[in-house]
Parts: sequence; structure tokens; C-alpha cells
Amino acid sequence: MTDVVLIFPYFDDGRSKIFKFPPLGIGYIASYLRENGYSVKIIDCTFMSWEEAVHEARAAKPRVVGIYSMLSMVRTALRFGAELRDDCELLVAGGPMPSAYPQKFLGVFDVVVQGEGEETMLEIMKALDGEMRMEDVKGIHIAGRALETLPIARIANGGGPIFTGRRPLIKNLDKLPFPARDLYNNKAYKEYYRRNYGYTITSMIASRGCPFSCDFCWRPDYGRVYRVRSPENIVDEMEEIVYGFGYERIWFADELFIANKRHVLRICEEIKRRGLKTLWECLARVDLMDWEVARAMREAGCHKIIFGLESGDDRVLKLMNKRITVNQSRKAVEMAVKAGIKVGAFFILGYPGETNETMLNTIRFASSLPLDYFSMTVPYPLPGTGLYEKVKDRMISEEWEKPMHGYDHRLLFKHDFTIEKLRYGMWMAKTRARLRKRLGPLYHILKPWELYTEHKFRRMQ
Ligand code: B12
Repeated sequence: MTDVVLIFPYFDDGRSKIFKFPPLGIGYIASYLRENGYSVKIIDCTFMSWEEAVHEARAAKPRVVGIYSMLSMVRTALRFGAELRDDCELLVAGGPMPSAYPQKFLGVFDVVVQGEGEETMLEIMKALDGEMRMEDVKGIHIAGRALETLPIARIANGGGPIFTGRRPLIKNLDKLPFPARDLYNNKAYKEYYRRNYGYTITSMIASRGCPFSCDFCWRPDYGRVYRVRSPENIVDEMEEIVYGFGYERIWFADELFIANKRHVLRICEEIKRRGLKTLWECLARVDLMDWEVARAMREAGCHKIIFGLESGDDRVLKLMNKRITVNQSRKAVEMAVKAGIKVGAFFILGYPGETNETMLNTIRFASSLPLDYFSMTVPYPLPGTGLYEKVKDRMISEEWEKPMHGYDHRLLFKHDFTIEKLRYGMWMAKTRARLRKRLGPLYHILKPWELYTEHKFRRMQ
């Protein structure tokens, strides 16, 4: 018998060599529950088949099954819910999608959690054990079998799902135990990375939230508040990952690793003070990068920074509400490279409002920077974002479960440009970058080819 089985319903199709990471949110909930005396099992489906995952879940004989869901996993989460409903006392949904769209899950799940899950899950368990009342657990929608735990008077009151009100954010992130990494399939992740990259890497998160509001980013209200962990607490976890679990590198999954210069400098200082020699990578904004930060990060082991550069055109950056300029982007990339850090970047091609010339600016910009690599995608309108609002009347598909790799990009809304044109633009940027790297100063002989491809791009629909 297991008190709680937590499921990460992502099945990797094995086609791409993208970064794969164990689910941190579920790991946090697991360690918090364990610290409070409950037994927990994590089923991370990344390297499993559906049958194996269902079998493992049943074999654990769970009292409660908790299932994570983000946009690309809604259908699988609901399928798991329906499959395992009769195998447990209570079925709980949590994560970005249940938090934003609880009604999607209420038909299948007994409890839908909004926001952070650590304290909420613990209180749900206490309520199940009769130590508190379910209706006093903040941040949940009570439905299905959970309604039976309520006094008759509340159920009689319409009989539908009941929301218990928002739960305040966890103020002190340092008090949370580290994610229960011993419950992840570290062996499979390490093998995957060693095979495809030649080293092992896993993720951790040093902060929660992001104070910016880019037009395309999905940001629930509670995600706007930026909270950091103390440098000591962060480096303790880094040491656990490296010395305790034997990973060679760390990827910070923070939406924004550098939001506060002083804080980043203190983290770097702490890493150096302890003599921790691991390599790490993170996401950052170009406007928060300066020479002092870049140098301190390099000295502390940061070997790669990924910037969301998004566009090579200032007008489009404004449309995206990115609050950076092309000039800032170029300077930040060059500064990081000068400090000895590899730089990766994300770009979006074909944002609503773009023209041939703005897209060509992005293609030229991306291929002219000293980047280690970059990804260029079409805009994906996540429900609940400004971008979605702009195109919601033109949506042709809301199919999020199908993965998008390389040039497999799909347009989910009716665009002024065809997907073929956008793919051609991505191909131009990638090919230019590759040839520039290979040919060095000789690249200029390809000017006629550049002009030809630009002409072709302009003429495409
Ligand atoms: C790391 C990451 C990835 C990684 C790996 C995912 C992984 N293994 O976790 C990679 C790079 C593969 C990835 C890919 C994608 N991602 Co992503 N990713 C993230 C990121 C940056 C961090 C996730 C994380 O670790 N968070 C930290 C933990 C502590 O937070 P948490 O997961 O939310 O968990 C807390 C609560 O949600 C809750 N909770 C979580 N699970 C459960 C379960 C239960 C039962 C309960 C009760 C509570 C609960 O409690 C947790 C602790 O407080 C988030 C942004 C974010 N801040 O969450 C985006 C994010 C989850 N990704 C997002 C998206 C859209 C994608 C992609 C679809 C992008 C794309 N177009 O390709 C792909 C799809 C991947 C796929 N194959 O299905 C969106 C989801 C939006 C949405 N509405 O669902 C987010 C929110 C980013 C954003 N702001 O737009 N992603």
C-alpha cells in the first residue's frame, strides 16, 4: 500500500534528442509528503509504455493518485484519471493546466489543485485521514468523491464543485525539502544523456515565478511574483545533485535565473567558496546581463546561457512585449561569449504583425551572432496568453499533444504566411549560421546566394 502515487504523464516518442528532465514539481510534492510521514511513489512515464505505467501505478496500491498536467499532457492526464479512478480513494490533478483550467479536470478528478502543491497535497492527506476538514484546505476544487467528505449542508448547496479559495504562495522557499530525486529514474536519464550528449545532466530550480509579461508566455497570476531561494540553499542542492546523485552538469529550469544582479553574484560567490566544480546552464534576459555578472557566472562554472532573443526587429520585440532591444541582445551575447560562456538563443519567426522585412531582420540577426546554437520556431499561441488573444478567432487546431521537432513545426492558427514560407525562413537562418561558422571570413562570397534566398523568401506566400 502506498499513500500517494504521483504521475508525470509524458511519454517520450524517442524521435528527438531534446533535453528531457524529471518532473521537479512532483519531486517537491513527494519530498514534502515524505517529510511528513506519507509513503510516495513517482511514476515518470518519460521512458515507459502506457501499459507499464498503469501496471506500476496499480501495483503500488495507492490511496491517492495525483496527476500532473501541462498543455501538452491534458488528454493523457485525463486518460490516466479515468483508468485509475477505481484503484484509489481519491484522484487529484495539479500543475499548470489544472491551475489555469480546473473545469477541464473536474469531470474525472475528485480534487483539482490550483497553484503550488506541496502544502496543499499534505493538507488533502490530512483531510482524508480526518485530521482537518477538506473544505478548509485552501487552493482546491472539491468534486466527485471528495464531495462526500463535506458536511451534507455544503453538498446540498447545489451539489457542484466547491472552490475553497486561493492559497497564499509559499513565502520561504528555503523551508521546502529538495525534490525527492531518489524516486526519479536517474539511471534512464543518465543513460539517455550519456548516449546522446556524452555527459549527464539534470535540472533544478533556484527561484519561482517571473516578473515580466512577454506576450507569448503563459503566466498565471501567481506566477508573476518572483521568489528566490538563498544562495546557501541553492548550492546545497547543487552539491546533492553532484556528490549525492552523481550528475556531471546542472540545468537551471528557472524561467528567469537572473532577475536580480546581487542575488546571482551571491550564488556565484557561494559556489566558488565551496569549490564546487560542476558545469551549469541557465536561461537569462539580455537586459540583466553585464560584464560583472557574465564573468562571475563563468568563474562559478556556468558554461552556457540561453537568451530569449525572440526577434531581430525592435518593432516586433515591442509587439511581443519583450522589453528588450536588438542592440541589447547583440551586446549581451557578445559579452557572454567574451567571458567564455557558450550562448544559445530562442527566436520566433512569423509573429502576428510581422512583415517580410521584419522576418528577414530576424533571419539575418540570428545567423550573424556568435551563438553556439539557436532554436527558431513559429509562434505557438498558449491559451491564456496575449498572443492567443490576438489569434483566437483564427485558431485551426488546438492539438498540443503532438510534439514539434526541428522543421516539423505546425501553424495552429490561420496566418498571413504559409508554414512552408516560415520553414524556409528557419532553414535560411540555420544554413547561414552553419556556413558562416564553417567558412569564417570567406563567408562573404555567398552574398549572391543570400540575396537570391531573400528574394525567394519575399516572393513566397
Ligand atoms: C522545465 C520545463 C520544461 C522541460 C521539461 C518538463 C519537465 N520535465 O518538467 C521541457 C524543456 C522539456 C519543456 C517542454 C515544454 N514545455 Co515546459 N516548462 C518547463 C518549466 C520552465 C519548468 C517546470 C518546472 O520544473 N517547474 C518547477 C515546479 C516546482 O513547478 P511546477 O511544475 O509548476 O509544479 C508545482 C505546481 O504546478 C504543482 N503541481 C505540479 N504537479 C502537480 C501534481 C499534483 C498532483 C498536484 C496536486 C500539484 C502539482 O505543485 C508543484 C510544486 O509547487 C515550466 C515553467 C514553470 N515555471 O513551471 C515550463 C512550462 C511548464 N512549459 C510549458 C510548455 C508550453 C512547454 C511545451 C509545450 C513548449 C513547446 N511549445 O514545445 C513543451 C512540451 C513538452 C512535452 N514534451 O510535452 C508551459 C505550460 C503552459 C501550460 N498552460 O500548460 C510552461 C508553464 C512555460 C510557460 N510559462 O509557458 N518544459
